[in-house]
Amino acid sequence: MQLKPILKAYGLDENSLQIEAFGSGLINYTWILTRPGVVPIEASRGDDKSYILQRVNHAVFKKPRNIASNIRMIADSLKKHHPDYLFVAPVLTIKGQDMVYRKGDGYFRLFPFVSGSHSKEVVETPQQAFEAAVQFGRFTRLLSDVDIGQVKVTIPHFHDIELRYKQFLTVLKTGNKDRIAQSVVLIKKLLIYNDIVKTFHVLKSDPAFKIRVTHHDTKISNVLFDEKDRGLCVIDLDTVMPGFFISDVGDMMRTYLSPVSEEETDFSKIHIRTDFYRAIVEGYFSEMKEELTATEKNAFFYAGTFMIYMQALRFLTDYLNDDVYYGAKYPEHNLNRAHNQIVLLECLFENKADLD
Ligand code: GN1
Ligand code: MG
Repeated sequence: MQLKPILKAYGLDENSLQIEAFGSGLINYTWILTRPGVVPIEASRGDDKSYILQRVNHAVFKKPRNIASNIRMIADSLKKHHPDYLFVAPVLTIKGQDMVYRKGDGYFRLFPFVSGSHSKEVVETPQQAFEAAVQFGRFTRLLSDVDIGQVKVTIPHFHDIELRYKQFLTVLKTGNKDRIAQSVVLIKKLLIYNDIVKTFHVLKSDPAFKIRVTHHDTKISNVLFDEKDRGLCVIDLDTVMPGFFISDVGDMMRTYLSPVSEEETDFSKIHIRTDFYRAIVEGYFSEMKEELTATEKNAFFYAGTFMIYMQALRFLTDYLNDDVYYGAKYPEHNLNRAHNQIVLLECLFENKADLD
């Protein structure tokens, strides 16, 4: 992929930058651009400035202009009502556009690297989980006066677990036969837990279950921390769209509770860190307790089961679909990821009495 013309649109010269792959996202490509010899965390404004360049996955985000529209609306609202919030807006091109389109390669965006900030790949302490939950709760709260009807849907039915379940049932008929035969034990487990889908059906039609500006990808690497490990703000706003709080709280549970990630294949290492669970609830509550209804407050534990189960469905569906969505670094990759998530779900259920 030729980055030179993309950088040129921003007035940047490829030859004076060090360009490296960045982060561990599965969907978009991300690079960090630094001046040779400059440590990004120390990069200041001016010439030393570092950047994050991202290519939006066009197959997943079919209308990247919707992302840009949401980001613009969020930026405007925060600037107007909460000017102190650190909002990382995309850098504009020389021509004033917030994205660059290149035939064949798709859409690119550039962000400033926030000097003095860092992100994390793993949640190591309950305090970090608390800080992240505060940030995601704050983000939704600060945007509570945005007209939700104006917020665009960037991926239709993204966290619609009923659709994800239907897609799973379909792939059991249409998918790769050998892989289906190989996955029977996991398939049976997912069928057993389908009460989680039924509960969603009930909740979503309850007016006390509110639709708000929701991030939908609350993994720890989407929070910027300062040098003292205090949360600064949230980033990666591609999946910000109207949604339910269980998506954000649930994805924090899915990705912070266990000391190992969805990539771990030694499933004996998966367990629930109950102090991290409490930290997520407290952190989110500290921002959102006035906003959440009683019905929602009762759905915290459910949130974790909802997101973990949906991710297991998505990974196994993709495995049976020959990895068309997530891709795979080795043949059983998505099978293992699904297995990992099912073990995590079972661990969470084992702790229900203690947590709910
Ligand atoms: C994808 O690309 P990344 O890693 O930020 C996916 C999430 C999944 C996650 C699982 C647009 O996110 O929904 O939870 O993988 N994003 C999209 O690792 O499908
Ligand atoms: Mg993401």
